[in-house]
Amino acid sequence: MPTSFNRRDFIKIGAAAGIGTAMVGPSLFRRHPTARTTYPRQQGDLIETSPTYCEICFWKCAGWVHSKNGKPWKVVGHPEDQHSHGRLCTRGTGGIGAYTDPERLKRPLIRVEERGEQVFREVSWDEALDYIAHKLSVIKETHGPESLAMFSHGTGASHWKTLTKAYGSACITAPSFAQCRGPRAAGFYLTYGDVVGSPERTDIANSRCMVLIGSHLGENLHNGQVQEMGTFLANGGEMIVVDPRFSTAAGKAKHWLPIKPSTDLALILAWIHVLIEEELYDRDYVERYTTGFEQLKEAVATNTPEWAYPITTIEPAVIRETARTMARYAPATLVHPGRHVTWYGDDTQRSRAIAILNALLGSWGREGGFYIPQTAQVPEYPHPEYPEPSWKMCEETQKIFPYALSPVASHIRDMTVAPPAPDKQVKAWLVYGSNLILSLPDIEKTIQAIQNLDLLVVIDIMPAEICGWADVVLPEATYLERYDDLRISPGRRPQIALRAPAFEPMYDTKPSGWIVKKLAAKMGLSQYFPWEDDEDYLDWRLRQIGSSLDEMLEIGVKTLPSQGPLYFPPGADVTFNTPSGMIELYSEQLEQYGFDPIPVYRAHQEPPAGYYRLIQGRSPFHTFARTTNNPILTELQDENTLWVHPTTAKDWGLETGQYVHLENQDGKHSTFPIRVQITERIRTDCVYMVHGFGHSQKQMSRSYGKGMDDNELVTNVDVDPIMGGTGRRSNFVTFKLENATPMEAA
Ligand SMILES: Nc1nc2c(c(=O)[nH]1)N[C@H]1C(S)=C(S)[C@@H](COP(=O)(O)OP(=O)(O)OC[C@H]3O[C@@H](n4cnc5c(=O)[nH]c(N)nc54)[C@H](O)[C@@H]3O)O[C@H]1N2
Ligand SMILES: Nc1nc2c(c(=O)[nH]1)N[C@H]1C(S)=C(S)[C@@H](COP(=O)(O)OP(=O)(O)OC[C@H]3O[C@@H](n4cnc5c(=O)[nH]c(N)nc54)[C@H](O)[C@@H]3O)O[C@H]1N2
Ligand code: SF4
Ligand SMILES: [Mo]
Repeated sequence: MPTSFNRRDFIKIGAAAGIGTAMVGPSLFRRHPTARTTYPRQQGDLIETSPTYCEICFWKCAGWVHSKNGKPWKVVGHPEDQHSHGRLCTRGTGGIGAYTDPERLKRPLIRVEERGEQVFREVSWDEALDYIAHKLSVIKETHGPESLAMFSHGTGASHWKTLTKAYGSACITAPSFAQCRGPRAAGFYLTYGDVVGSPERTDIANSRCMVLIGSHLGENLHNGQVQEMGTFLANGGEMIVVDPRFSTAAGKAKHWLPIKPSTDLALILAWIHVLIEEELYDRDYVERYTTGFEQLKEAVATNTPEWAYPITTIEPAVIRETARTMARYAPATLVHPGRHVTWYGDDTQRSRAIAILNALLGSWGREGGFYIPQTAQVPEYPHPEYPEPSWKMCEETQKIFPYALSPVASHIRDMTVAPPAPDKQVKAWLVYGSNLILSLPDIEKTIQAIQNLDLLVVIDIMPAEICGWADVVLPEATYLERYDDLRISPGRRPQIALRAPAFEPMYDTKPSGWIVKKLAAKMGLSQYFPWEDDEDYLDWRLRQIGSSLDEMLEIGVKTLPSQGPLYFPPGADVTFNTPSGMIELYSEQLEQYGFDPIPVYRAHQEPPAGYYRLIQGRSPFHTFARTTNNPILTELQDENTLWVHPTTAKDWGLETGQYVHLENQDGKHSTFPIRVQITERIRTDCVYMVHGFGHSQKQMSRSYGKGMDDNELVTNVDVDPIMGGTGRRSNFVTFKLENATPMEAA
């Protein structure tokens, strides 16, 4: 009997046979760039270089991979690149560990039933892709192509997106929207008719004053942004940091506001109040470009610093002083919009309040505020029209969350459990570079959704938790072993970067370009992939802008002519992409849907007695859970710690270095313990850990059971009614001191 898909078990991915097989078959690449030797032999060593852009996080810094005698040596930043300015961060430098990790996925795997047990069988690429093609054709027949959802994070996903559209589904989603920056997109779109984008259009290098509201730049290590922050500080920029924790950025700030978590909107409204009351706002900018100022003034009339004080615990004098500081440097004052902003469910409104505050300071479109980004225009490779889906999951989502500007991964998960209509089922998931078990809140619901699928295909490089639930696991070659689509990101100048393979793919791994083309052929969809291979595809696109693959292999990064000014010229007429054509301080769009047209502060849940709010952030040495098994980066940090205030520690008799378990308000107990770090740098009402640790896959031996996974303690989700974001920070934990033994001693 074939595997019973509606009772899918988690299967551990075993250590594969043949570990150590470095290469299989002839070269996959015609113009393999390491064939060219850029340097003469140095002391007898053969040094070769090839261009790449980093895939260790989504800042996508361009760099050069150097190999010595055919073996990886180092990756360094590309001097021309506006994401890295010639320097990679620690994680990017350790990127080679992704390639050398002997615990990588090595061969395609299919779930089979053997003697009543579900196991993975290693198969050939042909068998794996035949299986997927067959399953997808049955699913199309039974439920329609619209029942396929694709989850993604990363550039290699571009070919999978094409396949999804060619198959007939419009559902392409990513946790990096509704679990990350979606509320910021909605808040700024509703206010300015435009989004902040990635890399952010923040003009940090030219700012004089920067306000960080829970945005922990310096630990959140998006390279170019942190380098700009260095320039800003070196130039004497004044920083105001709002964070319940004394972050790295707080250590560099003039003002640290240790706010009570969840009350930021009250503080922002009080700042707006002060700017208006003391007439410190940019009157000309407000008159010229905004609408709804009088309504705003009336709405915030009662939001005095004295009103905000008991809510936020920030003293009125500090609120007034910081508001005046912002006004002093305006418009070169940047109230940073943050990036990961899914906190408390009112996140679009908080982002809108930040957008409004920036408008009062006149910083949008101004030097030192938000610049006008430029993006290179590179034509798409021509292909036939995609079939028009008869229904779209994103439209179902927008019936509930009107400003879901991008499909909401968590809602697609929820629709997989409870379809919006009997003829609108979600039956297959393609998951590319997204460990949904760790990145979607409410793990039980994610597993329930997976149980409802007829097919789960995971394309990954590591035996991550999501792989254990798959029907088919496809091992992708790492970014150092493949071409990917061009990097075309917004920035101060239109610029493109090339990623080329520095090495042949190890084991039986393949680049997505190769995998998808082969799968498309088996699905009868070759017409959507009319190029010969990745090299042909890239060369065609590059030739449209007067470049070529050969040129890009030589130069790596190309800067194109500028398209216009970076800032609004003084006094210019500007039309915004909003219904009024102006910056909307008052939003009729929100009012239409019954939402507050001007943000209003409402109190959030408080921790019960003996519980602490669990807040999360980033480790500067790791990217989420992507790198926590990387052999180079685990040398720097191999577990997370729990920040606890000395008063809390005293109440519980805790000591630094001790391991504890945590249990949340719903009785959810941690799987692995975490080490306590007692520090004055956090408030007494919360505890803090970085995300990405506590892996439960034994095959990732460097990360298995090391530290704690914050996600498993997130069972309470505050959903943003405007765009569907999942606020995670209303989960409260208490200490469980018995049997807390670290993994190595267990
Ligand atoms: N609890 C909790 N949840 C969170 C967050 C949090 O802080 N706490 N943060 C949220 C945020 S801000 C975001 S952006 C999302 C991110 O969440 P996701 O979109 O799920 O992204 P990643 O964690 O980057 O995905 C990691 C997977 O990509 C695989 N991978 C790495 N490189 C490659 C590659 O080259 N090819 C392929 N095919 N796979 C690769 C890794 O092995 C891993 O399995 O998570 C959100 N979810
Ligand atoms: N090294 C590294 N850098 C990264 C990443 C990574 O994985 N590793 N991931 C990247 C990605 S995709 C994202 S989205 C960003 C995320 O990074 P950020 O956008 O900076 O956002 P958060 O993770 O939400 O911010 C965490 C900070 O918020 C504080 N905080 C918690 N609760 C509150 C509150 O109620 N109010 C206030 N004011 N502050 C609070 C925490 O103490 C912590 O300092 O980082 C990016 N940069
Ligand atoms: S910021 Fe670091 S990890 Fe991210 S792309 Fe750049 S070098 Fe790579
Ligand atoms: Mo994110």
